[in-house]
Amino acid sequence: MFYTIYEFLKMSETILIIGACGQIGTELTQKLRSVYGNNSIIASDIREGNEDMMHSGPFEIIDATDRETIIKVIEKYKITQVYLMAAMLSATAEKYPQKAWELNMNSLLIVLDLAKEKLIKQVYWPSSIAAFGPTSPKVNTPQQTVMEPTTVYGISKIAGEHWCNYYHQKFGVDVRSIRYPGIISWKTKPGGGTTDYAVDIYFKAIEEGKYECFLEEDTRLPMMYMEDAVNATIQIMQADEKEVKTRTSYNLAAMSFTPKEIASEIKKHIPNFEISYKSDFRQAIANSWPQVIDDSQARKDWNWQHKFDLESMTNEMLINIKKQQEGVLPSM
Ligand code: VAH
Repeated sequence: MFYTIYEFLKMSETILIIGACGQIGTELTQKLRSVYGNNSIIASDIREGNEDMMHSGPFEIIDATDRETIIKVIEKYKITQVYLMAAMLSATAEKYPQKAWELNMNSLLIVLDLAKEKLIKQVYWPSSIAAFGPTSPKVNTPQQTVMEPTTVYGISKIAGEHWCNYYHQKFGVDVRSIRYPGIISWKTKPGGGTTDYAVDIYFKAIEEGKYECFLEEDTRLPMMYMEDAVNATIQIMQADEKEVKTRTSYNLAAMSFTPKEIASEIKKHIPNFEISYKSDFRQAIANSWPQVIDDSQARKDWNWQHKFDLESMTNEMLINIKKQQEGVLPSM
């Protein structure tokens, strides 16, 4: 059987996902296993994952700040790429700032150093729109602009972006990064984010027919369906090195909406659905973030294209959550 160069190169990759049991990590693991083969993807986290995660390929218990264990696993499986998905998100990070800084920063510096020492070839590290702040332009937020984040999570993300760029410029480390917007999926519950309302609202619409939103009705935020986010992550890692011109992190977008707009989209399927509003500390976090992101650089450099908008995502979410409720699909 003849393999194309591309297929051969893919076959020679062994990938370690640190933080595989998180909201994005869970679905990224599934997708990478379907692309590279189950045994080429080593999933890891501080605790075991769901049934599918544990039975579809190798799994290791790794604390993302434990350098020795990470090295042991890299040597055991001859890892070539690391996707570092472990992080403490915006809302939780405000409650535990020191822990958030240590987890989000120390894990990144460990992995960047291992790439500098040539133990691994390539690194993926997620940034976030949280790296922007209240002084960044709110609409069509450019790839390069004023970035003065006012959250612990955002500070860790902007610092991480500069560390990635430093290790690339100084040591030639091939680290790639995307500034994720809020990510929405039905397969995995998010943990401790400010955009989590956009996941919870779909489940509560089906389970209870009503939802109390912790953000005000006109709070516009950039969002993306999980399938698009996972595809973009793999796409940037498979892009030719010279196409990846930005080594801090790429803006990425698909849609932007408010709680009022997502509620009216849900009402097209569940006419009696009721939303109410009771904003909490997460309102100040959301107010500091952009509303609409300009991701033209990613579309130009490595041909990023999103697939889902609010209408198609809402269809997907409601159809699949209903299947979970009926036991046709596994619940979270
Ligand atoms: C959070 N879901 O809410 C994450 C994300 C843009 C938001 O980084 O913290």
